[in-house]
Amino acid sequence: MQDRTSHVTGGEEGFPTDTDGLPAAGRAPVLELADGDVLDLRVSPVAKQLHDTSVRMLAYNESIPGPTLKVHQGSEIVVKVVNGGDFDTTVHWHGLRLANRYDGVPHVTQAPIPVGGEFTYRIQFPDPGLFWYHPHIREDYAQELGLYGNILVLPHDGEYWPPADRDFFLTLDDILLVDGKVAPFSTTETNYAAMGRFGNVLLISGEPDLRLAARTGEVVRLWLTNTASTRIFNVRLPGARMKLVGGDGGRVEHEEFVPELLLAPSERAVVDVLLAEPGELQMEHRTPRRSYPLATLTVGGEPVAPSRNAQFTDLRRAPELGAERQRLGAWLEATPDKILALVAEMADVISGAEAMAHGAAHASEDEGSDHEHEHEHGHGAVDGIEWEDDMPEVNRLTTSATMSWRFVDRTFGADSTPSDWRFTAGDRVKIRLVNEMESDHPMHHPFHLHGAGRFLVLARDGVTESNLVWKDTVLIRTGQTVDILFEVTNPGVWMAHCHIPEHMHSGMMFRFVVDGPHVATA
Ligand SMILES: [Cu+2]
Repeated sequence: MQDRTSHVTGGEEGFPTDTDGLPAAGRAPVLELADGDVLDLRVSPVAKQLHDTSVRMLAYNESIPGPTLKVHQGSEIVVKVVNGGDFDTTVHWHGLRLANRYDGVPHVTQAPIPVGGEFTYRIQFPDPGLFWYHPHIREDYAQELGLYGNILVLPHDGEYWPPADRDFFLTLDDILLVDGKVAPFSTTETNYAAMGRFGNVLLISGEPDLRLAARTGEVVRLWLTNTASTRIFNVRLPGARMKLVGGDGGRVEHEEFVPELLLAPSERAVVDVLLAEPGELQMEHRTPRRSYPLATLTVGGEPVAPSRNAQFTDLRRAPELGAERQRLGAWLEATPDKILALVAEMADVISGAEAMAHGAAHASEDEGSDHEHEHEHGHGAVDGIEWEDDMPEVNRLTTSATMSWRFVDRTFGADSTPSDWRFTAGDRVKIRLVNEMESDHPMHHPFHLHGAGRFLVLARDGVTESNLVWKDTVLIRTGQTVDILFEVTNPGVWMAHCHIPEHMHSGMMFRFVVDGPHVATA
């Protein structure tokens, strides 16, 4: 869509890769900001050490991730963004319900910020929880190279979260390196359009080898954000119990112990861990085939007193979401107001090459993993998730020109890109999202709605959601149907899109309009 025509520098040679004279990327500071505070946020290139190679990346205020902004619910801050990067940018404040003009969508809510230019955002924080910020132009390049940071909105209510001794902000990301360099990007079109760009080095809070330390007996809170382009993370922490306390937009309906946590691109989770014993814990990403180390957590020192055991095992409930549960039945029964299909169309030359690549991959598979290829259309997918790129050569060659990812409005049997979605602030709208198997390349999609409101997941494949939480992004697995209840609150022109940037830039995005609230007349 509009992002494709954005101006870039670099021309024929591609984006700059030289690290000479660049400052080394730092670690993200936590910045506490009060109502009315002004933050200067500057985009600029940095040199980032990744194992034995140094690569040129992009950073907010020279750190990857960018600074974590700690703000208060109900406050407003001013952010002056200066673009010292390689090409046009904007900042999107992911998950925040804010004034439409500061949503950071190029050509829709603002003009792109050119290199050397600046733009001032005024952002509000109506909801407590964990949010994040990133560009909304060529995210396949700019977000991949390090432009992302967290926002923690502290609640009015001091009892909103259970007590915790320590916070860790952990972004889950990956980057694709080839021969010690970041795999090339085109300045004019998005590559890896089929599956999105899977990295081969995992970066947790920007680090390939993250080490954390905490004291024996503490409850630590993990604030997790998936900032990867396409990789879904399944987080485990063997040897410790994980208690899920929150998601995208605040706390969960009921706290629960979970063995693992699935996070699609741009989703968040808030998890408490009781560090009962001294020792070393390994956080890992576990796929059906293998596990990857994410971070090492060293636990030591004299145990804290008093014991946190009683508070940790207490599973609390959120009354505001309990009230939503009471009203859920009627929405589960209701006919969807909108039905949206997610489909792919490939140019013939690509689909033929893809079929050959898969034939070769199947022939060379060992017997042990054959069952994972039984899915007719699912490639290496298990349970509707593409855990890895099993066709990297074909994927690299697919671009926004040869691959067309589409949303198709199937409301009332329609069959076209949604062009006339119009809601009124104060509406609640049931939307059915259908990831259709009858397309050229069905795949998982994290579906994101911008800050026009927030939504609850009602049901997945007809199964009622068991633990509600306000969300802005939901994973739609291959072949899956997900019903959401969208609470519309903020007027403006807003975007809906797949959060895999390669899909979004290949067509999986549309805009909708929200009118101001109805005014009662006498
Ligand atoms: Cu997608």
